[in-house]
Amino acid sequence: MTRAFLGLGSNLGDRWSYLRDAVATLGPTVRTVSPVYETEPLGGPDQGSFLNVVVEVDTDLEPGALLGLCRRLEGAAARSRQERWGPRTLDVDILWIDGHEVDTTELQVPHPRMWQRRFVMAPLADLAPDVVPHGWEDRAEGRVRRVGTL
Ligand code: A4P
Ligand code: MG
Repeated sequence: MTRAFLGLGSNLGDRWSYLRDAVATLGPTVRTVSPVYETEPLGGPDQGSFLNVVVEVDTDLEPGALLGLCRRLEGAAARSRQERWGPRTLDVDILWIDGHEVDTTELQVPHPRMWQRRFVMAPLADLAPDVVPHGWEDRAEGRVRRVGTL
């Protein structure tokens, strides 16, 4: 079993339910879920604020199969892909997989943009201080605030 971290975000519809349903579907592979953060949208069009969480899972899936699982979770939330960085019911990104680096057109792990994003780094730092680099607070952008737990 390998430790991996998934980043979940929602800014359309019933955001709490989309996050809760995704975590429920991940089921017993889930080890921990971060607090829920309300976060300022970064990039893309003018859009509503996101709820973001990071989920720690124990997985026996290869990275490509884990990406397939992420896409199925998005599909279950009726996610439609229109505009890059646009509003979405559910986005599920692979942030980190212990011992794995992937750099293909389909998949990059660690997620290349996560280090600059407070909506990822704040919940990741809650769960895995060993993964986040020292001083990440100075490098990350975007306002975030804790609003509860799933
Ligand atoms: N892909 C490559 N690497 C990965 C990875 N590590 N995990 C590919 C997941 N997918 C990965 O993603 C496009 C393609 O990225 C996938 O088909 C996969 O093969 P997408 O989910 O279809 O599109 P996207 O999410 O709009 O694009 P992208 O580039 O993944 O966007 P980001 O970087 O994930 O940013 N602001 C706040 N506050 N909260 C957010 O959650 N999210 C985004 C999306 C922008 N701003 C945000 C938030
Ligand atoms: Mg994505």
